[in-house]
Amino acid sequence: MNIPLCTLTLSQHVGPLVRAIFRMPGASASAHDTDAIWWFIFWFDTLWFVFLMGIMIFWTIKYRRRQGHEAPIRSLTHNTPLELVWTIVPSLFLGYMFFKGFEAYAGKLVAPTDAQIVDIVGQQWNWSAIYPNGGAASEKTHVGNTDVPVIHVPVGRATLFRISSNDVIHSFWIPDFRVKFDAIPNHYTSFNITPEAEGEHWIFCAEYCGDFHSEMAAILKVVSEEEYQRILKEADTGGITGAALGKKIVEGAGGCRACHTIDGTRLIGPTWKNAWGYEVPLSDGSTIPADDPAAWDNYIRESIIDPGAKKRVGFATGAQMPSFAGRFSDEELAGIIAYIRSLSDKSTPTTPTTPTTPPPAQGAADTTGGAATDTAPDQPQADQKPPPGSGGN
Ligand code: HEC
Ligand SMILES: [Cu+2]
Repeated sequence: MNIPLCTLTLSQHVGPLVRAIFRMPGASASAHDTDAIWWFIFWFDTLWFVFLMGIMIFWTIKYRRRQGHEAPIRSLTHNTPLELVWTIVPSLFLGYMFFKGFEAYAGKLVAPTDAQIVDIVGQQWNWSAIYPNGGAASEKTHVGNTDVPVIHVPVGRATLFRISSNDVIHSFWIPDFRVKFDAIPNHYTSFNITPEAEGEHWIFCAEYCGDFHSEMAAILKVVSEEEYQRILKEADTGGITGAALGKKIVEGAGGCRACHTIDGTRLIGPTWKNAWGYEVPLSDGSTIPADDPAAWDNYIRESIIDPGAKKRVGFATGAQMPSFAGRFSDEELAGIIAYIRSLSDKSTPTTPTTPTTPPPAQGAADTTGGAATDTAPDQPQADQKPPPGSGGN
């Protein structure tokens, strides 16, 4: 597939100032928020610059030294009302800028709970993506003198990018959505987007990462829901991935079940039944917050690689979990996370064919004993193909 470069990002008609600065208007609601506060600050600064420089030049000329005009012996030292005004009024404007900026930022960081998760991994020097059903994004397109991956997302619903790196620090940047986040080894970062329209957008690496940093690009292609489901089906290799892969590791080679159960009983380690998504008190007084997917995913990943890093109250002493650092690939770690997630009634599977239907209310899921687990507590979803778009990968 070959995308003519001019159709990327310049496809919409935009004014010259917007084009010079942003190339195109933002492609999501939170991008519009960012643009709005950006333009507010831009015009606010411009007006004040012109005004201040104007009166400065005017007074410099008006009060220049002239023959026959004596300079006053003393000048005014202060004027309280004036000083109050020039402190309070600008502070109000600064406060407005802060809150508007923060609001736009929070919109990008805090994903809707039914956001589908796409894993993004940076490595020198390309991006790879894994769709919610575990299939890898394999389409490429030729740009400049290199092939870059094409990552598909559906229009009109939220996609959370769970970002990490295989080597050095990269930064996953989608300029048209006005958002970027560092990709860090052994740690997840994330942001979410809800594209407003179908189209193609550049993805770049925004953290210098070596010789071919500037070629570390990709294309984000926003497509219709039907098209997206087709892409997912193609990407699904039929091999075992996601929660099914996690289940296999946990029960097999990983040996995790010696210490962790999935039915609520406690062995040496905590049970995973209804663990994910619930608050965990830690021995240093802090907590893993409830209902924070990124915090939980990081906690699981960290616990596997460096089990001593966060000690759970009630488990801190005695038998410690061995470190599994270096044992699992990123895909396997994502699988274990998806599996532990699927064991919790806090994971909210959504049906891919009707993305506009809200997920079942949390209360309803609770009374049925967990929507994710009520069919067969021992084989939660793991043997089925997990629905694309499910929070449980
Ligand atoms: C020898 C026993 C043992 C084995 C084997 C073991 N763990 Fe653990 N695990 C523990 C203990 C004990 C804790 C609690 C330790 C703490 O919080 O300091 C724990 C905590 C965890 C946590 C933190 C989240 C939670 O459940 O509270 C995760 C995730 C985890 N283990 C994953 C795994 C995985 C995956 C495997 C297999 C690859 C595994 N463990 C194998 C003993 C074990
Ligand atoms: Cu990079």
